[in-house]
Amino acid sequence: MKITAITPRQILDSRGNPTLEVDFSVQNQVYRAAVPSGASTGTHEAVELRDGKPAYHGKGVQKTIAHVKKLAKKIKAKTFTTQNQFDGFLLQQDGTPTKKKLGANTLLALSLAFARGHAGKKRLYADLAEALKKTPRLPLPFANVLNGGRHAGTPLKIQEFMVVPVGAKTFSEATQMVSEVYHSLKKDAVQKFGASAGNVGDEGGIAPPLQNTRQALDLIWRAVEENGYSQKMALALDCAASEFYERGTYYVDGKHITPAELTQYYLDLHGQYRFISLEDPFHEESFTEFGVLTRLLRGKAQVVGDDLTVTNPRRILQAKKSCSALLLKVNQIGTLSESFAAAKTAESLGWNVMVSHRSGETEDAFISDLATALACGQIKLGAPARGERTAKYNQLLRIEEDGVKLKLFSLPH
Ligand code: 2PG
Ligand code: MG
Repeated sequence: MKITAITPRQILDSRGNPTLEVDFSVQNQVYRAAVPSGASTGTHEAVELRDGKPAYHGKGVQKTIAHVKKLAKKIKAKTFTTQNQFDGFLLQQDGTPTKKKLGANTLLALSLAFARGHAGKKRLYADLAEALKKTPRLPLPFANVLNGGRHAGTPLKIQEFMVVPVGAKTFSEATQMVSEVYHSLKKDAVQKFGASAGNVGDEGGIAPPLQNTRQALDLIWRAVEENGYSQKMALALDCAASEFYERGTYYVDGKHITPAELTQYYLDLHGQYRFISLEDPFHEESFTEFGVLTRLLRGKAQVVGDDLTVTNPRRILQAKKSCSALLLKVNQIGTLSESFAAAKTAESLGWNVMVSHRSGETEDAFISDLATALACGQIKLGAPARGERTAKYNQLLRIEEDGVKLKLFSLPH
């Protein structure tokens, strides 16, 4: 593949912060990719390079643009045939384990734009699946309908409350179920707490003034029941517990509790609500506590590593007994090939894989094609509202028109 022009630009993400977008010209066609950005980021994530200058309160990405321009000269002088070869070149140019020289955001924009260029006129998911030797499958949406933690600014400590339409037969049916529950939930919250309770957090979920986790789960389950979905829908949580960890204890529902008490808290919650997935239940270095809970919940719910594992094969292997599922975020590691390696490592451990958006997103729906190509069966994409979130749902609806089937949910063994 011959890339004839590379154009980087600074655009805005869904929080209004700058981010990098890159255009590749290949045979007179333009292929574009943009980089997302997290708020509750893991300490071990690859480095997101920002300018640190007064412009945009330090969040500008002009440095990444300068790096892309320099790399562009070298890239245009070469011919690349595979994603691995291209990403290998990028990694060699950076040369650091954390991508701190060029920035994971610089590398990712290039890596994703390359994948689009490589697919050319072919559907992106089909081209990726071919390289992975997989049969594409649509993922089940994990829809964050109620936001807490860093994404909302309410007393709720758990960051994400998700509904999962496990009984849906198609992605369109899954989308309809999620949307109906979302609107019932919004209506119920507004009736109970007033108009401002329908305001939304960073990922499009409502952010009502709730005091504790059970209130949130009760409100959501009521909306599920109102739509007659109690047999076809399950719940999922992303605790993002590093955010409420304070020197050995966790501050949740107005109390400081020990790791052992937090474990019991999750088990009690599981007894009462039918959650099938629990992400980051402990602080990002708590491999042992993660492992205890994974064992206790085996066969009932998957325990997902996000800040713990940061899409990094090395951390995933370290967490081999700590989790039963991987949250896969391309910008945590920086290139598509390394994300594939992370998924492969997780699969080799018998884990499930969930592809995920970031709380700061763009209109780019790359992850929809990625989750389909990986045939991992799970995608975390926020509420069915706000353009940067619906872009992902809508791309999956288009992919369904090609006859790609939805993969059904199953727990890891
Ligand atoms: C998470 C994500 C995405 P952020 O914690 O899983 O939902 O949030 O992008 O802020 O890290
Ligand atoms: Mg998370």
